Amino acid sequence: MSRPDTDIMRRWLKLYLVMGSVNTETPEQVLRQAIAGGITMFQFREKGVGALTGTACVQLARRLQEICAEHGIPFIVNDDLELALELNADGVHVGQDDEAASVIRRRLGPDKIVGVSAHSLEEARQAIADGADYLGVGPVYPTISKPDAEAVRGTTVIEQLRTAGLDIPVVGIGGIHASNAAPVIAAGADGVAVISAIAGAPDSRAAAAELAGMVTR
Ligand code: FQP
Ligand code: MG
Repeated sequence: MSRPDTDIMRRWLKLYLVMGSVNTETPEQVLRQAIAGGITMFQFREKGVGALTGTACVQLARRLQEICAEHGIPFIVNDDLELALELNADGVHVGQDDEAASVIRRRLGPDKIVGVSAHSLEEARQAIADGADYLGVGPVYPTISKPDAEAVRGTTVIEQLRTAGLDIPVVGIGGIHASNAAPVIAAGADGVAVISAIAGAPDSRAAAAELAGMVTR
């Protein structure tokens, strides 16, 4: 699966599941259910207390990548460029404290997806200049999944980007679930990214399906 045009990127961002073994005891099962419920893209984010490292991390990543491949779901690796290269992942997502997006773009080449976290118009402009295919903008709402998250911004930054005329694909992230997803799309995001709303739900398939219903227009 190679780097898509902007319209396909927007469709893939509709419902983006971000997850690792820290977020659920059954990542493979949650991923399969989430795909059945309608997620459109997946990010392997193996991070936090008790996160797998080394071979165990690579093995889990491979199992999740295989599930994504079976269903035509793009598989993105959070932070870890070397892991993405080793797995031939579809792309990498980096934040402001990670390897520079320009470096990621250079190392991955033109055919892979580069996602960048942006918390302001300035960071968004820099990310675009660095070769980002999409932006993750947030935290929109308070989140329990990322202890070092920046200040909650609501939908303000998403609105600012659109008002400034930036038309790069954008996904909102941070504390989003089915009952608060609509304002994120209304603000100009192409989709929403979630961890807990799906990985922490009693029924991941139902949670994904309900979210999918809120972001598909
Ligand atoms: N947006 C997205 C995406 N994924 C992410 N992982 C982040 C934002 C946050 O580096 P970062 O990225 O600020 O923190 P961390 O590496 O702890 O996740 F939109 F792609 F879903
Ligand atoms: Mg990061």
